[in-house]
Amino acid sequence: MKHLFTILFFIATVPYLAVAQNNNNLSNNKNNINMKTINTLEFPELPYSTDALEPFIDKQTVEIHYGKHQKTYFDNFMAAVKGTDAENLTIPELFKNISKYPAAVKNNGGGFYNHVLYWESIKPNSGRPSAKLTEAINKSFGSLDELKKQFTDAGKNRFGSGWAWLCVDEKGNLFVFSTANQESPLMDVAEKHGTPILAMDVWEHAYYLKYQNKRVDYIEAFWQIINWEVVSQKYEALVK
Ligand code: MN3
Repeated sequence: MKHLFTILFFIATVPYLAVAQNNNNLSNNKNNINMKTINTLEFPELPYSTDALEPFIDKQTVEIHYGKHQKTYFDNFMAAVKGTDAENLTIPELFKNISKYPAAVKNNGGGFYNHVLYWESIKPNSGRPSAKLTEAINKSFGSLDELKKQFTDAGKNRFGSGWAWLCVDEKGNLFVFSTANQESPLMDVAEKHGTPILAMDVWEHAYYLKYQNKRVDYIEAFWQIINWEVVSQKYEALVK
């Protein structure tokens, strides 16, 4: 009898578990931007309202950053690839050979895609890294505090405009990295290669209205709103 209940419970639960997994699994989601060819891309919705990140990132900054900067990169990227073979590639495929394409493809393709990762990296109520990601952070950095220090330094020490990243290398190890302008660790031109799971924009347009020249204050605020749920999912999808 006890077994019968166990079996019935299992049968009743499986469909719900499957749905939950589909909704959460970014890597297998058919809406996953990494799986789409560039000619099928649409400008994505912001995952929250423009005031959702207050007081850490103000509404006006999000409006301009998303609606003007990222949208312009998207439009220019689409125009730059139109009629070329790049149209039929996915973004990760394109980035792997980005050095073969004109600068406009790199600058606007990176500008568009890096911001997709940026908006996914943050959210109004930050959680904590999953157990599996915590274990990996401890292995690679010793502690979450040490990761924060290295990530902060990467953003702070980037001269001019660029990005700080938490990446996973081909062996599944985590590392912190920074790129200039709109380059990405997915691009062949980067000094080090990996898949980004956390993206922080340190261009002045990301913080100047609220933080002016105080980039470190912006980085501290960014750290308070990291979407650890998504970062953990991305990590776990890459190492499974
Ligand atoms: Mn930006």
